[in-house]
Amino acid sequence: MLPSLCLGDILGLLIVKLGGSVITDKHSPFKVRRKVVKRLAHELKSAREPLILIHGGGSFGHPLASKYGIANGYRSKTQLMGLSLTHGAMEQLNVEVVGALQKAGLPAMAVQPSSCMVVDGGRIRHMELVPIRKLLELGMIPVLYGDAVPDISQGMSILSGDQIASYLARELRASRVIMGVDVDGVYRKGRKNSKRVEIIRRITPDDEKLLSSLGTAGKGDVTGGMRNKVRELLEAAKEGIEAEIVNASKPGVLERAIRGKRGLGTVISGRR
Ligand code: IP8
Repeated sequence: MLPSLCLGDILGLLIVKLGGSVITDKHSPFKVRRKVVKRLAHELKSAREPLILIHGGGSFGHPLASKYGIANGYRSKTQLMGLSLTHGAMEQLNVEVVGALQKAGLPAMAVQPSSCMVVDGGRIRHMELVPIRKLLELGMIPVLYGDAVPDISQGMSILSGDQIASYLARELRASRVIMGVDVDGVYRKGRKNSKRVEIIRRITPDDEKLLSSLGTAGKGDVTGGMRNKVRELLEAAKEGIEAEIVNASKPGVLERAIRGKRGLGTVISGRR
């Protein structure tokens, strides 16, 4: 008889995504913010529930993905080296993150998105979830990341950590998603640098129109910035999964969010 395939819900599952702009120095290629990663690893220790961690690409993944045009699909042979290098850079960053969690005493384990997900036109069509479920059941922390992946229709593409977070939240019926970024939440259009910044406190599927007013990718970011995060999280919100975008660059904010505090940034939820 086959052992259990662990197909039940994972009670209280928390998904945390750490933005690449928090854990790397976006202005210096391949520079990890080691002190920040160490601090965040300690903040993650406050999680009492099953936890999946996902991280973004920052100055590891985005410049290479952009240089080789990976997100637009396969067009020339030179992109093969680009796919290899972009994925390799993300693996390097992942080693840093997993290592920091281990040093903080957390049983983290890397899960490589490019080898367990079927991606079609830049969207996840299928993922083999049994190993992740088993890791969670054991009390491990799977650590995934935005990745450069084979794509069944366009040859290759870039999968954002945001899409992975939303997909896993829906498939595994997470209780909550927390996205740690380097700003205080989602800003109203054009206000980010003005003196009176205004943060949108809650976004629901009724506010979908608002998406077009949100910032897309900054320079060198290939996956769509804040607009993409909100779009992905709204998909989860429509299925009743609440998320919050908080400032993980500020010490203690992620920890408070993990401990259950709401309203620290922008909540994305199914209803008001
Ligand atoms: O920073 C993108 O992931 P993200 C990863 O979560 C790559 O959008 C390889 C650019």
